[in-house]
Amino acid sequence: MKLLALAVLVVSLAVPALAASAAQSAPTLTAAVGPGFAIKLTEGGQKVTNLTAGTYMIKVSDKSALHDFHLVGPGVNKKTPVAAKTSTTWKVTLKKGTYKYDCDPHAAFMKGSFTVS
Ligand SMILES: [Cu+2]
Repeated sequence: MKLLALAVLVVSLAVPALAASAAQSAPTLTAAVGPGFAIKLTEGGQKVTNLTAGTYMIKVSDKSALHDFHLVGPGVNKKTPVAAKTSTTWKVTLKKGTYKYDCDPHAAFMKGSFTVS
């Protein structure tokens, strides 16, 4: 019986550890805006056009006090401040649909989008 109890204890300790490592291995996207009039979202250096639904880490580099990075789509509405340079990481759950990102003061031409399937 002691052995069984030990086995149960080991399993119950191992499950949260597995969940934690799954979160750490979420794909990482890179979002960048500025210092010029440029905005982009990439994964491994490639522009993001289509993603599989799931959890992602987005490393956001807002390199200008004139621009922001604003991501909007199903279940997500996140942005950096316009009047500050910011470096942050967002954890987001992307669902099936279309996501758009832009710089709000210059949304007419600083923008992009991608789909999630
Ligand atoms: Cu801008």
